Amino acid sequence: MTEPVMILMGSKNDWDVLRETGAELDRLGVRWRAHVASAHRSLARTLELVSRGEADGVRVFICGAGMAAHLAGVTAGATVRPVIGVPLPGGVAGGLDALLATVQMPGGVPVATVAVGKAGARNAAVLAAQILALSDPELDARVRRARADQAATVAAADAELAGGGSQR
Ligand code: RP5
Repeated sequence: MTEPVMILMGSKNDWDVLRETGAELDRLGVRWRAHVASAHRSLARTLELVSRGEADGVRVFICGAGMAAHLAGVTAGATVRPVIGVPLPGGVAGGLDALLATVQMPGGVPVATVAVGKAGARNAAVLAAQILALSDPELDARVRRARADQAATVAAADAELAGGGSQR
């Protein structure tokens, strides 16, 4: 069976951020594959990857791009599977340019857009896992455990700070 998540990025230079997506999917036990596929520099191949991926069983697409970030929108136009967009920093407005290019889709063709940069790349993985967990009870359990572990980490940090004795 094909990987349920396909990660697309506009440039190999985007991998520095998008590797967070792969790492989080690995932590949650979700299989994925990644491709460099530009909406501008290689449009025909991008459309081919998306339609072949959908036919092969990809269930969620995660698209990261910077600057005139049209990759997620183009992907959303080529599939009815959920598309998550990760805006990347590096453009003239530090990622705000990519955020607007990714999020401002016309009605009827949604892109679920997450935060700019590494937090967004990680959240794209979590959101994809949450979507897949709707029909996968074992993954649902892993997502819930990860959320509980995260809360425990915050509680442990709080306990460490409170125990430091330096509070006024
Ligand atoms: C976008 O343009 C890519 O997603 C990348 O973030 C940005 C710059 O691409 P490179 O010139 O670094 O390849 O298409």
